[in-house]
Amino acid sequence: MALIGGRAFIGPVGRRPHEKRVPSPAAAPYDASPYDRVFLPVAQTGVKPVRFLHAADIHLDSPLAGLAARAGDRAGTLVGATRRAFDGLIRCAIERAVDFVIIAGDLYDGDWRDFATGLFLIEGMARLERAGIRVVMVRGNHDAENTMTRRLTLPKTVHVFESRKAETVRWPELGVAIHGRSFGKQHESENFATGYPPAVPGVLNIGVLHTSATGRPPHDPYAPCSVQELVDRGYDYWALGHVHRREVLCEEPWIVFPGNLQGRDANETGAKGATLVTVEGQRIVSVEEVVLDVVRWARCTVEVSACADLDEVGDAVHAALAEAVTAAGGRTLAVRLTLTGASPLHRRLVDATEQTVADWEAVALRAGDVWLERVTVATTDPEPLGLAASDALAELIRTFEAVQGDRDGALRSKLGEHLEKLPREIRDAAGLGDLTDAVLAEVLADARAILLDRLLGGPEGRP
Ligand SMILES: [Mn+2]
Repeated sequence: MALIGGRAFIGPVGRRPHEKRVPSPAAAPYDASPYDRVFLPVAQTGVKPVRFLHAADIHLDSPLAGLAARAGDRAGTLVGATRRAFDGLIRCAIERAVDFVIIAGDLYDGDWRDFATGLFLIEGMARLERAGIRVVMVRGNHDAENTMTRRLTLPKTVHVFESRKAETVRWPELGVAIHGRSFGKQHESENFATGYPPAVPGVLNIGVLHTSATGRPPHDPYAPCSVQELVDRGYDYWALGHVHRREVLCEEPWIVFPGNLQGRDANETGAKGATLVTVEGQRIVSVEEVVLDVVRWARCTVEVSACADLDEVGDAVHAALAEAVTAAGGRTLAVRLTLTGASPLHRRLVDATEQTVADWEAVALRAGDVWLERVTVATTDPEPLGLAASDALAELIRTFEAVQGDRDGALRSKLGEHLEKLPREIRDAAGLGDLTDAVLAEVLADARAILLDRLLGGPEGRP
């Protein structure tokens, strides 16, 4: 257990081999949402709607930021998450009878380690082919043309846009034209958008682009462009990729980052998935989020100041986790847990034994299929102001309170006396050149904190 800034930092909490774990469901929990039923039958509208799914940043077979090594026997669930989420995308495309699927870059996390990743992809593409569903995709910074050394022949129903310049795919039978350009190399700093072809008249125009748009830290700035530049192309829908958090930049026309399909670490919390678009008569009539992630990342902060003992801390943690499990629709939940608040249990929490950590893991398992990725104890000691008058600590605190105002200037002159003995440069370097009220107040606050910490056996006071 490392101590960071005087706070206990426990974790990662790995599972020990002898421990049983709740098995996770094998199938991806792709949500069959109520949207399934909202489409009007053809006879009623006279127009067969065109439907497509827009996904990006699938990062197939991503090592999930080295989690495998820390996740114990849960590693398989986590590592397989990008595949299961992709499987959900394929099932969703077939069940919702979409006409085509757009993948806006970073389908792969990087060069394949072996052909298994490529074969898995082909298997999914073949299922779409059999269902008569076409696919268009651009390469992003992670799977740029020059980063991929291995190749497999894709079904003819899959079109990968070239990287030298933007090109257009036309499907007159659907009334659709799709424009796109792949990344040739990882670091594409060129503005791709301004070089996209003009909109094709009389059809629905879609632009596919992997871009950081106007900049979305922490995402690297690739193929930057402004929203106005995208709007100026005159398209009806921009299928963007690269930014992992779902974001709708504009609704007229639609400019959408669908977010990634599966969160990869504790910075990618919340629901993840793709965007389902319905078109009627070359007009977009609905844009919906489809949730496809199979492992949900969450950060839970639990305030424990009201807990009288560790059992009550466990109850509070359980309540927070149960809520997160419900919000995640019962998916496997990877949780970064933080305990906060001024608590008389602070020291026991900071010094959490293997027993305590195992207790929390047990609490997590009772709440659902929850993996505690990390537990951070950020509690503090309660202010010991309520101590009995005879208590030495209370005496010390009263002394501090008495000198706080330094009404008679005694503290200032006493401190001044000692400082006089130090060379001017050292006094200045320590910020004690001028004993202003502010400087004195700071010195007192520091002294109080250090003394209390030592006396109460805070982190610095312990061996
Ligand atoms: Mn990217």
